[in-house]
Amino acid sequence: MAGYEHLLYDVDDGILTITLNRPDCLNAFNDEMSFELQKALKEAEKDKAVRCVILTGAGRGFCAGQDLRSRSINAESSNGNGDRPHLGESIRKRYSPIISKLRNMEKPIIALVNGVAAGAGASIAFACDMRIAVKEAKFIQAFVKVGLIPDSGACWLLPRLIGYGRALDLALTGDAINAETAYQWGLVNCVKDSLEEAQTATQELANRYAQGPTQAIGLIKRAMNKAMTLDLDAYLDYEADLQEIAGRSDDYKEGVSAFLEKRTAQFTGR
Ligand code: T3D
Repeated sequence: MAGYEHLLYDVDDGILTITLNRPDCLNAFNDEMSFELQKALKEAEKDKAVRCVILTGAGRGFCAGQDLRSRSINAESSNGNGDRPHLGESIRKRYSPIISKLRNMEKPIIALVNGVAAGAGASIAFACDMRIAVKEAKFIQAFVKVGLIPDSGACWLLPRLIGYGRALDLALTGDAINAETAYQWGLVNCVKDSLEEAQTATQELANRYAQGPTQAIGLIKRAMNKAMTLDLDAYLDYEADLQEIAGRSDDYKEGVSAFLEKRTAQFTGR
């Protein structure tokens, strides 16, 4: 796929792998990479050939969050707030659309966390549906160390993944947790000893998703997201609507036929 300077975009057999590709700075985000990731996720959403997305980083890091080299404030000209960056605008235009798309795209997204994930880089891993990590990976809510609050949805996502107490502790200290602790806390789905093993496990899971009933998988994501903000009765009503949609898919018809004919279902994603 042409048109990406800071990402690798590779579709193979229903699986799109997006690789953040600024390894010299642990794949920290400059403006261009954040807009390219937005574009790549939009393309993935539209492309029917893509039935699963893997997000990973080049080199030894997953992503170190915002590239801080573009955030240095000139002390001599900083009387008043004239030269201070508008971080609210940066978040709204650059990071929020990425988090929103990762959560709302109706296709499964696996973060292959190949190394450190810090700041917004950690938040992006949290917003993916699954996380497979190498044992050297670390998760760092680095924001407080530079005088910021966790962004890119971290204060929404992290308590839901590991509970309020642990999430607050990580946010207030900026301390790293390693992959093993992340696994024990339910933040990552599995940890592998080497990058090769993590890549194999990711590929196996991605293959399984890519051959699955893509519509139902998307609706499961939608249901889980919605369930977090509804009471039970409202959710049950919503669930019935989604099951109505799933029940009209070709994959439901195929799934039932395959069961009755005692064979493996061949899902097409339709
Ligand atoms: O600004 C806005 O728009 C608001 C949004 C904010 C979102 C955010 O993400 S704020 C948080 C930003 N990120 C951080 O604060 C993390 C900064 N990085 C680190 O704390 C450490 O680098 C790590 C813990 C991630 C990794 O440590 P280590 O020892 O493994 O590696 P290192 O030596 O520190 O980093 C390797 C290189 O990457 C190094 O460059 P060099 O010296 O070899 O030329 C380092 O400067 C560079 N690098 C790492 N993180 C960043 C970075 N360069 C720019 N920005 C970074 N975030």
